[in-house]
Amino acid sequence: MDYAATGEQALARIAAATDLDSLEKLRVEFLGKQGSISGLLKTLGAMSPDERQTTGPKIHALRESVTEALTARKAGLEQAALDARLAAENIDLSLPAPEAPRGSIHPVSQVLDELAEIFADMGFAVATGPEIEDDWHNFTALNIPESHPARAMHDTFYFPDKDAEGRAMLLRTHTSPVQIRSMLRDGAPIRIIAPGRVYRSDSDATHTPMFHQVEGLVIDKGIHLGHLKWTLETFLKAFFERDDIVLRLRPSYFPFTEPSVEVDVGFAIQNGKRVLGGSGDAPGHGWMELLGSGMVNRKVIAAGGLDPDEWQGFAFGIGVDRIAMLKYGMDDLRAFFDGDVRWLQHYGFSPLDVPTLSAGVGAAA
Ligand code: 2NM
Repeated sequence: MDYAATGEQALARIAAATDLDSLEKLRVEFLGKQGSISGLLKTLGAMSPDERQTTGPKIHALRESVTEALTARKAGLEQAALDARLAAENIDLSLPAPEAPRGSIHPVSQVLDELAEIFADMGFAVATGPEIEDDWHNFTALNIPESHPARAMHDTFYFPDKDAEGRAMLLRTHTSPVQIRSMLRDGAPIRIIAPGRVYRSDSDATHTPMFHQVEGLVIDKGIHLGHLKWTLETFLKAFFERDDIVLRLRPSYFPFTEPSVEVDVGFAIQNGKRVLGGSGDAPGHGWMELLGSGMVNRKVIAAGGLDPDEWQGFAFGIGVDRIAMLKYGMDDLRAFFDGDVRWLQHYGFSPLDVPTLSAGVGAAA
């Protein structure tokens, strides 16, 4: 047997392998369990000691050189594959930037960022919770009785099945369940806003079945309506970027607050448009209903696991889409959720235009 010739042949075939798959096939052919060189090693056992002494080193040298050649070729092929990938995946940093920004920030996202920024400055954290809720967190804990019209099928999207505890499941109709969960989880004191999507079975020019709400909750000792009014006034002045915002508090009713107040804001008519600011009682001025609020009902504080004799609080709720329209001058709510890029190009915000109190929360688009 000419071991040198066998070796040369094997090394030539290894050198000619052009990919890792065919190289692996050669390794199996030579060195696998049934491989040709493995077969040669097995012949040593049947040899006489003399023959083994001369032939053994030749077979071992053959195995050694084939193993080395396989390893070296494998490293070479892997490096070539990596080089090819790096060449194909390179980024041409000399390409020019796009002529115009390709995307924009939706006005709802922009306003949510503005709200978080303004309320953070007053010490409020942002709280979030599930959009799929049970009727205890969405209604019962908020003192909304079984017979309340808001529970009726036509306002609330219910799921067909109940949860493990037998509670009806629904799409939250307001973000208040987030506040209930905060009270139960974190206790008092609390200073949070809860922004997010809410759902009501309602659809026309001014109502979409999904819309955005931000609710606020403050729980502490000795909280009263004065704190509520100052907070809303400070927020609205910062949001609308006007110092002449004037509020009017009107008695109202919500099951979750007692007393409840509806908040109107004064406006003037300029060029046929309503512009917020100034007293609504002045000639040519008026009042616009903007948000609902009140002192949190004792029953709601108790449902949140807190002692209502020890802790008091105020809460408010406002439509995010609505205040976005007021601030940025859109007149059709439905366009918010059509996903029309022409509308977004007109009303969208630059991704770099991050609202900050120092630079202005409402820098123009
Ligand atoms: C409103 C009006 C008045 C409100 C109450 C609560 C809670 F969970 F703390 F009881 N959250 N939000 C509330 C109060 C919401 O929206 C018009």
